[in-house]
Amino acid sequence: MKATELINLEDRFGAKNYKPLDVVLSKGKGIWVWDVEGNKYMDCLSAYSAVNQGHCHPKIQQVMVEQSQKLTLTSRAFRNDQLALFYEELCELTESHKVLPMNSGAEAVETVIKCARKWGYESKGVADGQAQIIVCNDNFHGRTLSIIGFSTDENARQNFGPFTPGFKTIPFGDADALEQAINPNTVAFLVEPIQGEAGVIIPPKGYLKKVRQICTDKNVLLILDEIQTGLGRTGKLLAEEHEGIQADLTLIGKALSGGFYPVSAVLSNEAVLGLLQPGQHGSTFGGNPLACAVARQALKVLVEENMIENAEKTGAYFLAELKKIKNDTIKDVRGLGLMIAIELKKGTPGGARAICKSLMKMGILCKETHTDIIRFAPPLVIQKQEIDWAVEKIRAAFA
Ligand code: IF1
Repeated sequence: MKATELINLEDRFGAKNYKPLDVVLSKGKGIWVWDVEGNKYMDCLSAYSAVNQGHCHPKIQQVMVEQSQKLTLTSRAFRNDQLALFYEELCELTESHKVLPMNSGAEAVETVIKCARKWGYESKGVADGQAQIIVCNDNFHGRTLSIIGFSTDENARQNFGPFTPGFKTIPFGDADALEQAINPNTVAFLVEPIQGEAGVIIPPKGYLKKVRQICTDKNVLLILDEIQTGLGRTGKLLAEEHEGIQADLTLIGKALSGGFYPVSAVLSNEAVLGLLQPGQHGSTFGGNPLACAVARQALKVLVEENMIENAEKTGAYFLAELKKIKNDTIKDVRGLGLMIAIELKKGTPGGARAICKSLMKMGILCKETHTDIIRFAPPLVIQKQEIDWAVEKIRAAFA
C-alpha cells in the first residue's frame, strides 16, 4: 500500500493522540530506516531512546526468534529458565541487589511509587496514608493517571482528574528547594537525571551529588528515572555515573530490550524491594522468558560492542559540531552523550517542527518538543562520518 493510503486508514480508525510526521516506515537497520516508498532516513530519535542498539540488531533478533520457538510466557505462577539469569546479569551490571521486572516504563514508575510508599510506612514509620513523594516541575514519567497527576504539563493532565494525592513539585536543578520541601512524611524524591521530554534539561554540575546527600541525611529514598537517560544514552551505562552517585532505586526500560519488546525494571537495594510479599504486586507479562532472553542479549550487545563508550565519544563530537552552526534563530545547543537538543529562540517562524520537516526531506528523522526544541538522539552505534553527514544536513536546514 502507498503511504497516502496508509495515512488515510490510520487517520480514519486511529485515536488522534499523536501528530506524527507523514513518513510511513517499513524497514530499519542500525541507524537507518526506510519508508514504504523506499526513501532512506537517519533515525535521530531512536524511538525515544528505545533502539539505542540500532534497529533490528541481528543478535537480539536471533535470540528473540530462538526463544519464541521455545517458550514465550508462563505467568509468574511458575518459574522459567531466563528470569534468574536476567536478574543476575542485570544486578551485576548495575550493582543492584534486587530487581522487579515489568513491561512499560510507566508500569515501572507506578511500581516504584507503591514500593516507596510501602517502605515509608513499614520502615520509616510514616503514618498510614500520609506518604509524600517529591517530583520536579516539567517532569515526564509516563502517561498513567497517578503519573500525569503530578505532571506540570497542562496538556498531559487536563480533563483527566481526579488525581492520586501525595505528590509535591519543586523546581528541577535546585537542591535547596528539595531540602526545604522534605518533611517527616516525605518518603522519596523521584527525578530524571536529565529531563528528556522537557527538552534535554541538564541540571547544574553537582546537583545529583547534593540531592543524593540530602536524601541520605533525611532518610528519603532517591529514585532516578533512567528510562530514557539510562543504558548508554548519556555516554555512561547510567547517567548517575556522571556524578559518581548511586540511587536507592533506579528505573530502566526502553533500550532494555533494544526496541524488540516492552521490558522495564525497578532496580533496588535490599531495603525497599525486599519488603514486597507474595501477592502484593505483579503483572501478566512481567519477567516473561521472551522478555528476559531479549533483555539479556540487548544488555550484552550494548556492553560487548562498546556502544556506551561510542555514545560518549561520538556524542561529544556531535555536540561540538552542532555548536559550530551559526544561526541567529538558535538559542542554545546542549547535550550529554548522544542525548542532544537544539533550542530555537521563542517565536522562530515555523518553530522546531519546520526544521524537523525540512530535515525529513533531507533524510533525517527527528522530533520537536515544546515547540522550540529539536532533540537529536541517534542509536549509539552511529559513527563519526555519519555524524558529519547529518551535521551538513542540519546546517543546510538552518540555512
Ligand atoms: C509518549 C515523551 C520521551 C520517559 C521517562 C518514563 C517513561 C518515559 C523519562 C514512560 C517515556 C516516551 C513516552 C512516549 C514518548 C516518549 C517521551 F515525549 F513522552 F516524554 F521519551 F521523552 N520515564 N517516554 O521518557 O515509559 O510507559 O512510555 O514505556 O508517551 O508519547 P513508557
